[in-house]
Amino acid sequence: MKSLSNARIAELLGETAALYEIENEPFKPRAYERAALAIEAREEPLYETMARGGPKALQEIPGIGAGIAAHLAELLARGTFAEYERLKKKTPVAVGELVAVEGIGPKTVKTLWEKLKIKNLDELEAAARGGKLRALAGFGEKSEEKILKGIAFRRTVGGRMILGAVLPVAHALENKLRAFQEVKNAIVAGSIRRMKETVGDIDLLVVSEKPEETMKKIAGLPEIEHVNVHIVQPESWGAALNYFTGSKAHNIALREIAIKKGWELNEYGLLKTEKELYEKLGLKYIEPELREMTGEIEASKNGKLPHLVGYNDLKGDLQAHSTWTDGTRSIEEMARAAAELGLEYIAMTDHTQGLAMTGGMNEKEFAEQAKEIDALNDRFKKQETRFKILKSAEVNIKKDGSLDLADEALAQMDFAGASVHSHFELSVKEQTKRLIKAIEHPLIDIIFHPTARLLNKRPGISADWSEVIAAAKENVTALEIDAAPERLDLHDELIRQCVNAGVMLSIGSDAHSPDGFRALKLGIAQARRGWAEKKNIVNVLPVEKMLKMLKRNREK
Ligand code: DGT
Ligand code: CA
Ligand code: ZN
Repeated sequence: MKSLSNARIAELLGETAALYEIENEPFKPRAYERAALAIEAREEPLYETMARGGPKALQEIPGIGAGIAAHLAELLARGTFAEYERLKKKTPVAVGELVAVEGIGPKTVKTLWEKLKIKNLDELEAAARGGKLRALAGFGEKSEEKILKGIAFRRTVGGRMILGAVLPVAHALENKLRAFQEVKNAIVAGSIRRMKETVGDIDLLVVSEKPEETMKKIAGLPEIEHVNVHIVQPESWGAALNYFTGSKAHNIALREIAIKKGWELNEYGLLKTEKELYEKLGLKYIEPELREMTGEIEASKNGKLPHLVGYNDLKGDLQAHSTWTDGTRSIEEMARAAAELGLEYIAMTDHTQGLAMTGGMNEKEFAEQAKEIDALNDRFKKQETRFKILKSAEVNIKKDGSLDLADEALAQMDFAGASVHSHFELSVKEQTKRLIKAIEHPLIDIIFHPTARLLNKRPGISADWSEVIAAAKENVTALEIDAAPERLDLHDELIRQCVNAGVMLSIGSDAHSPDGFRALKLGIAQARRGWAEKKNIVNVLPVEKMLKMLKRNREK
């Protein structure tokens, strides 16, 4: 049997989580979701972990206990597991594709199945179109409209995968190929190399001394779904890498320049490096993240390319959660994990009371948390560690733009962020007003995940972004690039507008566990795609300098 890819296993565990929720199981849904996330983000394929150390090795993965490990061992051996089959028999629906629609949760799936025998997306769409949902308790014409909108959105994003899920798989493949004896080079190209937020497939470029043998081996790999392998000649490496990195529009523009110079440019050209290629065209090297035909060729010609913020430039992380709200690790564990990654500081930005489902905190709880942070910082100091935990919060922005935490509590923090978690449907005018009200608040230093989108799931709020950006500039409020794989918010285009307007940006992992810090790379990538330099990103600075840049500490 063909081994299952980590992505497919994560999908099955996610489905299991939803099925448990349908059964009203109290803890299992979260446990299975957590396991799904851990597996999705893992570079080593699970079947290899299993081959290496059996179920014991599976249990070493954070978030996977003995119970789930046993299910996984069975899943790897049989392609399914008894518990999943049992749950599926009770609710035989495509729960994964249904809960992927904004506004549909496991409980709704259960109702839809029990009352209307709806099994999948097509049947849900037909029922919504036919006005059949409004007969259910809690449903109306409005919810039918909303569901149809959600389904339409799902369809437009189609089969595109989110970068954060694909990147570990792509890198694992790259490493696997490099380990083949006859393979002399292998690299991921295409939209993944450009770090685009969603990607259609994995483009792999390979130099091999025995192309046929390599192709045969590759065909046997389980991760190979959606992978395009291009075997190229070493003397054409630069030309091929450039061609298969794209974007297509960027390629076409390069080819036109070549034609004007009387050459032909294609993937077989005798160019060993990309740098050589750009030089021949009279251009400065253009980083992959910029190759989207948004002015990079002009800028390269005129020596006006940005000095992009680098993947190792962040000194700290300005958004992270702990067990005080919906994170899975203590503040100390989060801090130690961040320090191990080479960061000098993190901000603890647990949720506020309005966000009940996360266990959001009130003023008193933030005061208690502050004591814990002070004690930890004291200990770090005594151990002569430079690491610092900053006191902060992710304050919920209410419908009218006001906040759900008192100013007195905000004033006790090192800084505060605010963000939108509800009322996504407001008009552009109301949404803009609401965001600007939060931006104008003297104790709100950063707006977290400003558009509140979820990739492939929720399009994000509609606001007049030029107005929002102008207000951020005027009020010295930073806007965040939330690096969580499912968010990447701000997105590249808005980042570019911020850069052009001189608005300060922050990058936050939004980590809910130590694994979450890995997302920072995705946030930096989006910053680069938005042409951001170090000077645009506040948390490239060491902690004292960074704090001085924030609104509450700026001299008026
Ligand atoms: P994706 O996969 O939809 O996320 O986007 P890409 O950019 O990876 O596009 P893909 O996979 O269709 O092709 C990989 C690269 O190959 C693309 O970025 C540029 C190059 N390429 C593909 N088709 C063409 C073409 O018709 N003309 C030119 N000039 N380049 C192409
Ligand atoms: Ca591609
Ligand atoms: Zn949030």
